[in-house]
Amino acid sequence: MPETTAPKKNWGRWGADDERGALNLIDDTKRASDYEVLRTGKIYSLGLPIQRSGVPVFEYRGPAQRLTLASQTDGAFWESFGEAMDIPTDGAGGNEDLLIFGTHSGTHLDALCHVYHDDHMYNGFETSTFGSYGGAARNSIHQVDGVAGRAVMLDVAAHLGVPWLDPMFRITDDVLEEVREAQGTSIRPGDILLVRTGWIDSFYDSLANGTELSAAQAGIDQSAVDFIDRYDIALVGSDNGAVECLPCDETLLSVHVKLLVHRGINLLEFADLRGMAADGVHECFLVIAPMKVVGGTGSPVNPIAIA
Ligand code: UVW
Repeated sequence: MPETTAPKKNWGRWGADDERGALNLIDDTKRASDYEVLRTGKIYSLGLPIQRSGVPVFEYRGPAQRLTLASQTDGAFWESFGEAMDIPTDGAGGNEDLLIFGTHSGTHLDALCHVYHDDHMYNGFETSTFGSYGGAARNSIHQVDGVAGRAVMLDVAAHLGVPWLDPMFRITDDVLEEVREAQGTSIRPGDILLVRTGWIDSFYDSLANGTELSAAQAGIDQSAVDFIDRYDIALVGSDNGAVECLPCDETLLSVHVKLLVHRGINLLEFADLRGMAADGVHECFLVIAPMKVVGGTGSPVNPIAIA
């Protein structure tokens, strides 16, 4: 149901012109102390592979295409490079490729311009500031620059003793609090929150066994936003496709609206949390480096978690 009272918003919290939202919570002082989370030094790559098949995609986005631009089959081309420099090629050449894929395919970070509500985006910028040629004049993905800081993972699937949650399971504020307490995980203002549903495990299981995967996905519901507010979280990630549960809770993209639009909280989706879960790692130093696509609505990422 749409909100009847004025929704909580971070508009203006970091200035009228701000386009980085809750990432402002991770300042240099916090980042310097966040290194204390390091224990083993082990690295976990949270990015899924980029390939034509065997990876999750929403149908309208289509699979990634890696096309070859130049290779060893283009001998004459490489010869011409040598000729232009008046030197022999001496057997040298190269392989190069080109990537064509949706910026919201695979593991990716949503920019604050990704979703709009009532004609506005985060910080009150009008939806009309997004144009088809230039993309986002406001809240573009390049404004993220880079993210590095302490992240905590709440492993809901492991807590409930299942490899993955039932697709219709809704992760509420109470569930997150229960998992946090059971794990003994402390959360500080400006931390990154990762929520594990086990969806990627179910995806690879259905691929291996040829079983049908439900279109529904477990994820956080609107009440979980209270948890995010209580701990003043800087960014939210999950191993499912949209962070929020699908079908969405009550209204279209309701959690996206509350987090991206109202609070300026970027979302990390399809984060591969299997490695951290297997090692029982619930805290890490997380680095996310989106491509600086000016005007972009999101970027594929390979987040690196260091435990
Ligand atoms: C939508 O949910 C529409 O997109 P994304 O999964 O990139 O947030």
